Amino acid sequence: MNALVGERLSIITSKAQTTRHRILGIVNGEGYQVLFNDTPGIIEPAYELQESMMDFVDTAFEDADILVYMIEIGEKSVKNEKFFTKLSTADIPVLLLINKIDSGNQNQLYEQIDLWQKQLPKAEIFPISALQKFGVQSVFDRILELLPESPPYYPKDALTDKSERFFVNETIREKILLHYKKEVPYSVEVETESFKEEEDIIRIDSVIMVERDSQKGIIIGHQGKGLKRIGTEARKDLEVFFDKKVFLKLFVKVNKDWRKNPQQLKRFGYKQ
Ligand SMILES: Nc1nc2c(ncn2[C@@H]2O[C@H](COP(=O)(O)OP(=O)(O)OP(=O)(O)O)[C@@H](O)[C@H]2O)c(=O)[nH]1
Ligand SMILES: [Mg+2]
Repeated sequence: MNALVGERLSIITSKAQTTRHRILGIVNGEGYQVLFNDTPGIIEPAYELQESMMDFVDTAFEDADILVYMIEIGEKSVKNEKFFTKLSTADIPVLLLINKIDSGNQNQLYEQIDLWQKQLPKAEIFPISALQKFGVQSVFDRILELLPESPPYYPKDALTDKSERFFVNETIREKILLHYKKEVPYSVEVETESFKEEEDIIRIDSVIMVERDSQKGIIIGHQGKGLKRIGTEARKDLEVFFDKKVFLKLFVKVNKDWRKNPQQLKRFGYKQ
């Protein structure tokens, strides 16, 4: 979605389940407005947070005029039968994007196209590289051709439906995904308590929430170095994102087992 929209709206890391929300990216042009919805990757959910993540996928299915299903080179198996059935029986156009073709070879790609064309006979297949922006324009052009006529849903200058605080939270979470291992990044949620924009600077206070005491120490790190690194890297990215100087203050708190707590999931915007 970032490549299609031309903005870094969704955070990107090599870890699975980086995206937890449904994130809208809007592209406005002469005579059109495209609403791209990035969703969490499709998995078999194992706990409440993951169930909410798959609910976001469900809602995107319901609203979409076109389904864009992205896999990567070498990916052969279906990750969730229920969603795959919905995809294969959808009565709207389906585009299957095979991403990361920069990291595979041609034979591998041809084999994969054959395989997926059999699994999704109605889908149009686009080999792409989101990283190198290869094939992305063709996907965009095809989407424009396929979209039904409709008045715009959002103002012409809108880029997303998410708040500034949301992007702060996500940027901080990205740094945690990048630097911490195993369960730690998955046990983290970020909440921005204060976002104050002044003339020359944005002052932000955010809380990193973990599920257990032991994880708090891990996040903070020896002599606070871990937390400092998260803060510095997130601040730099946010200064680019908001095009303004940022002062970012981080706190770490324990919010026991929040991932399994419906009330907490609601509070963090994972549930209605
Ligand atoms: N080589 C290569 N790597 C890519 C390309 N596109 C994305 N990546 C890498 O793939 C990894 C995953 O990217 P994400 O954007 O987090 O993937 P996602 O599909 O949104 O995954 P989740 O949000 O975790 O469900 C990152 O390390 C990206 O840098 C590509 O075209 N080529
Ligand atoms: Mg993602």
